[in-house]
Amino acid sequence: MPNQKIALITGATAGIGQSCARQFAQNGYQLILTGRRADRLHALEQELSQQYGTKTLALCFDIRQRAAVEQHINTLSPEWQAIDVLINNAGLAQGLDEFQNANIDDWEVMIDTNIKGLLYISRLVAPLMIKRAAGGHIVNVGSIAGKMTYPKGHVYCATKFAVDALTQAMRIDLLKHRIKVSSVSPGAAETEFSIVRYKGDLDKATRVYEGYTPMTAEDIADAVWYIVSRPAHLCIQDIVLTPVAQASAHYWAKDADIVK
Ligand code: NDP
Ligand code: 8X3
Repeated sequence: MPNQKIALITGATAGIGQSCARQFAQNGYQLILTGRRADRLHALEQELSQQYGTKTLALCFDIRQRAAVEQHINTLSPEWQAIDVLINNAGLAQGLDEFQNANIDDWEVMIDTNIKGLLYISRLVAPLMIKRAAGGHIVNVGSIAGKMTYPKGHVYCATKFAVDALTQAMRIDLLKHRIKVSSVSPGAAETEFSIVRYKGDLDKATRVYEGYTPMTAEDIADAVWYIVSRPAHLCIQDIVLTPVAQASAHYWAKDADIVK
């Protein structure tokens, strides 16, 4: 794969990760795509091959399983080890209950996925970037939930605060290797996120995006592409982006609130 950059995107079977895959394929990248749903990974692989001639390596594993992450990354062939960009996107909210009533299993899933999964894969990919001595870029998908807490957000917010802290800390340690570390911190984007948060309750999930225009997965992928496509001397540390209806995690002006 001479002269073609490689991006590894976690959680590419849906939403933001899938849109990032399309965005990077369109811009000539070869892709390592991960997720648990093999059928979706392979459908995307086929789509990108037909549309852009993209060479894709689909890796199907649960990012919470440290041994599975190690097995897949440690057995990459030499040409696929040459990862230029890592997009740590796989993540989720599970449950939306007051702290005192929350399901501890939901907490485990969010912590294991959003923090530990990100750590497992970054810890393996960063040394590959360092070994190549060709720089590199890690983009962590944080959230507005990592900037401020909101009712019933507790553990999800805590995981995204952790992503924010890890982004800053990784940037410091990787600085001397000229590896950029950035984050993108979105507000409400309509993906499968709310379906997952509400455990398949489509009515509740749909209501999250009613009365205003939410962001799309493509909006976030555009921001990720902006971050990654800056000149070599420039590091975008973070982009916080929201729908125009959303000022923060707390303040909204939905269509019905607009002063006419
Ligand atoms: P989606 O539910 O649409 O996509 C989530 C992706 O993460 C899927 O590809 C899923 O793949 C993957 N994933 C989840 N759990 C695991 C796991 N255990 N192992 C491997 N992959 C996993 O949601 P979004 O696209 O919205 O979410 C992507 C990221 O964006 C998340 O980190 C989320 O927290 C963040 N975010 C989302 C916002 C939004 O409003 N949508 C706003 C701010 C941040 P599979 O199920 O196939 O494993
Ligand atoms: C997802 C956005 O506001 O539901 O991170 O936490 S929010």
